[in-house]
Amino acid sequence: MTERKLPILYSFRRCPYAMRARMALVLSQQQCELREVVLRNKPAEMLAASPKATVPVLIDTDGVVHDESFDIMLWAFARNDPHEILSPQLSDRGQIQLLIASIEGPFKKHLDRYKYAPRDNKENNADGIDPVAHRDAAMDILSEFETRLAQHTFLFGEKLSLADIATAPFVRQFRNTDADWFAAQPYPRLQQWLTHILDGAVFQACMEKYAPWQSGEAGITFPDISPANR
Ligand SMILES: N[C@@H](CCC(=O)N[C@@H](CS)C(=O)NCC(=O)O)C(=O)O
Repeated sequence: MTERKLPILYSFRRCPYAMRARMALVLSQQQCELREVVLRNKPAEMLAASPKATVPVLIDTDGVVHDESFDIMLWAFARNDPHEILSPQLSDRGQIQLLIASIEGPFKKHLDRYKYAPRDNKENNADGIDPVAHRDAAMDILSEFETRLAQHTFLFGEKLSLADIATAPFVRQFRNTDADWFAAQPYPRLQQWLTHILDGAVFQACMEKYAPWQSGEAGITFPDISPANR
């Protein structure tokens, strides 16, 4: 039997952009050959396909390269969207885009300055602003999540949508920077929403550990959609 050729996904387990791309592949049941990347030693094959050198990168079977995680999500759901992730109950596309943009833009900026500030010298980081100010600014952005989640289980209704998948990996990174502090904040719905997504089978399937891919070897067939895992 000849092996079916699959799209290739260059991925890094802990990257939030790669996480949301993998979640989309699981939810749309689009199998690919996953090649786990070490960021400080990216494969030449990945760099040849996408010189901008960020993960995730998806190379379709026809050679078309998608090197933005958001595009990879849309690529996956355009092919198959059994959970109607692209059709949320409250389908105000403008609001969904605005909410995702607030996380990719200002929230991510504050998150990085909070997360990567020198721990032993909090008063003296690059922009002279205490990381706590960035932490609080990021949390302020999440107050919109708390308001939305007081009305329904997910951000745009009672079922998971693109907005939840596109943002949860960044909120996870924010929580993990100081989980005790996050748990102590008066944002119970946000905490519940995050736990619900992260403990779910889809996210768990995205966080399997794989050895880094070596040139010349076969990657991992991902996601596993064998009957036992459906
Ligand atoms: N806009 C890109 C951003 C991807 C991105 O920045 N990925 C990080 C890892 S989380 C990366 O590959 N950085 C390059 C590096 O660290 O060398 C996307 O949405 O795919």
